[in-house]
Amino acid sequence: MPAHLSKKFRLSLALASAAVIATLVTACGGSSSSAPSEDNSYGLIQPGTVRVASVGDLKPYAFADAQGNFTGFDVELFKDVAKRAGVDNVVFTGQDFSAILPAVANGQFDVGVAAIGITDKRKETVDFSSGYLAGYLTVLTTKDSGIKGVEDLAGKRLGVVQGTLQEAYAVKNFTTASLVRFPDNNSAIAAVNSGSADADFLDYEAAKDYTEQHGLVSVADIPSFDAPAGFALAKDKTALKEALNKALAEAMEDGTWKTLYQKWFPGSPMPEQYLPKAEQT
Ligand code: SNW
Repeated sequence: MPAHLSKKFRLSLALASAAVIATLVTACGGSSSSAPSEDNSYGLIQPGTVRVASVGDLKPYAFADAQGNFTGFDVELFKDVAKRAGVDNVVFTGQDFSAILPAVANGQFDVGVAAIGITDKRKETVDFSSGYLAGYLTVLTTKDSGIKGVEDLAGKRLGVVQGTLQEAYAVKNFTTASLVRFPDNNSAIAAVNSGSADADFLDYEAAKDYTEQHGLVSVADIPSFDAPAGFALAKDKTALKEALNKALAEAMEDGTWKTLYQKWFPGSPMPEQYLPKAEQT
């Protein structure tokens, strides 16, 4: 900028170019924040609001805090992604896990968010976004249960939450254990603490949290990388799915995913596939 131009003139030039840029960005569709809620091209139950079925007791993935507000890794990631897709208003409702996919499939909710692993079986009834988290299924027990690994589960009462991958895995692989099905994680953990179940089979990070809270011990981690968690949607919500996928990719590429991972899963090994491309080896 030539030195002789007045301060005032320079300021107005700067403002004018900012305005031009803003107009260009809007015209090029760089911001999709108003259109979808106005024309409801996402097919939301209530235009401008995304209604999410979740669970209230899967800390640190998805849980209700002391004030009853939903939070956790999956919840914060979903809110970020929904906002990028142009929907600021996200309403979470807690369900039993087994109720989430049926409710999403029949249109009672727009999306299901609760560390829901993507499997072919589940794809028979619902559609999924791209995967955003892949980890382990963990067996948790008390210090004095005598269970040191999966080989000790024979004849033991193993708790699982109904409808989870843990239930399906246990039915197939822990055939000598006697399965006890629970509607939610809190009741499964309460059963372990009271002795009415010998162990509980749940998601790795939730198990980690309960180990610290109740002095329980983790005795086995089973990889579930072939079923990464995704956001579940009804099969006819293609526009919403595409917008969420685009937003998810952006949240991974700009480091938002990584920041949330470090916030909610401190100390856990960092998977590479969701990091910005420059940080992948
Ligand atoms: O398959 C894993 C995935 O790799 C990641 O570790 C997050 O959890 C999973 O999606 C498995 N989650 C269970 C499921 O999908 C339980 C979810 C729950 O209890 N809400 O059935």
